[in-house]
Amino acid sequence: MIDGASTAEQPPEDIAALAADIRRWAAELGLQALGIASIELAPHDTRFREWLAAGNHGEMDYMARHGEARWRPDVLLPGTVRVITARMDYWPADAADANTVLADGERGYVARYALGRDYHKVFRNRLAELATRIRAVRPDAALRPFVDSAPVLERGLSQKAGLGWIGKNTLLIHPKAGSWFFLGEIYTDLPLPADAPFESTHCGSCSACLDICPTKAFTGPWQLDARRCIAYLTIELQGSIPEEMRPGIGNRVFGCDDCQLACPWNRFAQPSREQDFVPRHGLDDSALVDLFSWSEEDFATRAAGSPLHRLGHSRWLRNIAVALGNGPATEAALAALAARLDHPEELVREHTLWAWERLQESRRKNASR
Ligand code: B12
Ligand code: SF4
Ligand code: SF4
Repeated sequence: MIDGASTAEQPPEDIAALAADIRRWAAELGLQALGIASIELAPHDTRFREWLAAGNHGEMDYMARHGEARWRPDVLLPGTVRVITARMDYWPADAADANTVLADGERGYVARYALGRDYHKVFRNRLAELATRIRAVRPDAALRPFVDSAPVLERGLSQKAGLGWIGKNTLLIHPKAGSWFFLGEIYTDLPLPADAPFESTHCGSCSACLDICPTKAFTGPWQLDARRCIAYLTIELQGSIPEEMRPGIGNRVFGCDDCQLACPWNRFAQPSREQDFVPRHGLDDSALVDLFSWSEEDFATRAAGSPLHRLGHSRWLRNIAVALGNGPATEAALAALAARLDHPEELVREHTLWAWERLQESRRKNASR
């Protein structure tokens, strides 16, 4: 809990100088942007409640659990008066071309944010280091870093702090940096000068993201039904992927980037130089049959410290089975699936059988032509 309002009586010039120092330290720590938001979040609070009331969160019960703490920083951490929000870019400089991998039904596409180390840890450590530097000059300050680790309305806060606008694809976008970045924040009782919100939106009449979504997850601009989003289906959903959603998933085995790849503002994104986000284990460009052959031990070793880790081996196989079922009916794909038809877990067996039958069917059709 943030306690103590010790810093409230700072002379204004001191607190403005501290804000400037914080921006400089953030840059030194490899963060690409930093803004300061007041804790008044309207209209994001209302929009969030509407999204929830429509059931758009599906099985993500944690989205509904914390009530107003999500849109009221001072309820989550009493004493909070400002939220320092930061941006960390992740587009990996030397990864295989995303569109080329997506176009190849024999390869598996992993969302670009998940190719390297888990950002939660990497980014949170930077924010913790930033908090340490602030504490060195303000020992009484309350400072609590979060990276998607608490009920926080990260995009709303970042828009308020001037880091960008919320695009029709619901991502936070900056005109000079696109949207390939993570967001993180530090809740504080320091009365830092708040930045101006990013008021303009630069989507205009564009609808590229809405049109390209492979599973038609947008019910309108700024309206995402998570239950239809491939990121939800391949990462959040615990059980069976609804059959009607499987064909649209294509070869995406973990997350989806289509609504960002289509966004013209991402032409301005800068590749990340962060070593931690360099692709590991060839995840940027692997054959589906190779990924499907990972044993439980292989998965444990290769997914350790990566965002894939929380998926677990069974859901990894579930996702790859769907992608194989959406790909070409090669001998290698059929053999890989056949080898998993008697997998001990029903979740894996069911998706494998679905894929195997699909490929057999496509073979029959091709033979009778
Ligand atoms: C739940 C969640 C998901 C869900 C739901 C996504 C969603 N759009 O709501 C699923 C699993 C589908 C998902 C997918 C992805 N996610 Co996610 N996700 C979250 C999480 C945990 C909460 C988001 C949330 O509150 N959603 C509820 C909706 C209502 O809130 P919102 O997204 O902020 O939406 C705002 C706008 O829609 C806006 N709005 C509504 N109507 C209108 C109308 C107008 C005119 C305007 C201007 C705005 C507007 O108001 C809302 C409230 O501010 C955040 C982390 C966090 N704690 O905030 C990460 C986060 C949003 N995800 C992130 C990422 C990277 C992704 C993926 C790209 C991952 C991937 N490659 O697979 C995809 C992108 C899909 C997409 N188009 O959003 C990043 C986004 C960074 C950025 N640049 O914006 C975040 C911030 C995590 C992080 N710390 O970096 N995610
Ligand atoms: S991440 Fe993919 S599935 Fe989800 S909304 Fe964007 S394009 Fe659609
Ligand atoms: S693709 Fe077009 S409509 Fe979608 S977020 Fe980008 S600019 Fe906005």
